[in-house]
Amino acid sequence: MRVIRNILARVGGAAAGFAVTSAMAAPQPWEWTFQPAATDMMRQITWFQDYTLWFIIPITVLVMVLLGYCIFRFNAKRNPVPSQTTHNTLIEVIWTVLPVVVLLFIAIPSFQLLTAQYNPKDEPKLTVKATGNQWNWDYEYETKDQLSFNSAILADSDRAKLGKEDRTEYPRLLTVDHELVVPVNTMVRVLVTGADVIHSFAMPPFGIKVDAVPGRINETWFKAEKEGIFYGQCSELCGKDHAFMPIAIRVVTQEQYDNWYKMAVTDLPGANKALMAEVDHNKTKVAAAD
Ligand SMILES: [Cu+2]
Repeated sequence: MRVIRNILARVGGAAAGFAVTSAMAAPQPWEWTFQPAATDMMRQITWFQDYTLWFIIPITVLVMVLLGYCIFRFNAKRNPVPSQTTHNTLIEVIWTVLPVVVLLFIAIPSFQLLTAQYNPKDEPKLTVKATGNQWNWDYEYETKDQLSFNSAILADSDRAKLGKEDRTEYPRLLTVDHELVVPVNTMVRVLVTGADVIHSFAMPPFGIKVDAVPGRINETWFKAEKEGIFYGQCSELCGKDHAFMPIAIRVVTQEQYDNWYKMAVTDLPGANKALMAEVDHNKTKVAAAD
């Protein structure tokens, strides 16, 4: 009883925690579905997952019921004389044709989704290169002003210095010192590579995950629809600190992005601080309006 109560309390706590932190997306305690989608692509992935469940669950239940029925009804004790039946044409036709139909229903949207993931709807407006290192990320903006920086997990001792003490917004093991900043509703191309071993650039709320392979550049893209801070992680077992190379992307308005970028070229910590101050200021304004 106490175990159940503990679980309920934790689930309730997770739900409350999420309500507070709607401006960010990160894994939640006791989460057992996908994170809320922040791109159209992730929405399509979530839809496809729900869609396939409509096939998988009935098939699993049917097979379990048939197995149970056979074990119960046709065991040796109840059936001292085994049946001599060798085949039944109708049943054989059904169990050949039905799986083919089911596979077609799954394959067609699956291929459509795969094609959509490789074909951005419009031309990317911004290109960012992400290079995986053991165990942090380098980001490089492919624009005429040179901007590149390293993004590593934030040590607890540096939280105060960077103004990231609020652990609901800057969770443990996911917060970085310098986030990748991109404008909202903008097609962003990400070129992904590795500097030493294979890493993987994964951002669940955007529905992207792509390997970072040394000597090779992989491409992916996203168009974030919501402002806020989004968390992902390296998703390839890359070494002893694999679990400590989070990815944080801050999505802001075009204007905030332009201001940030202009300043970041010469003063990245200053630009981040100014951006955080502005985002927090807007948040309190929204809260006051509520
Ligand atoms: Cu890695």
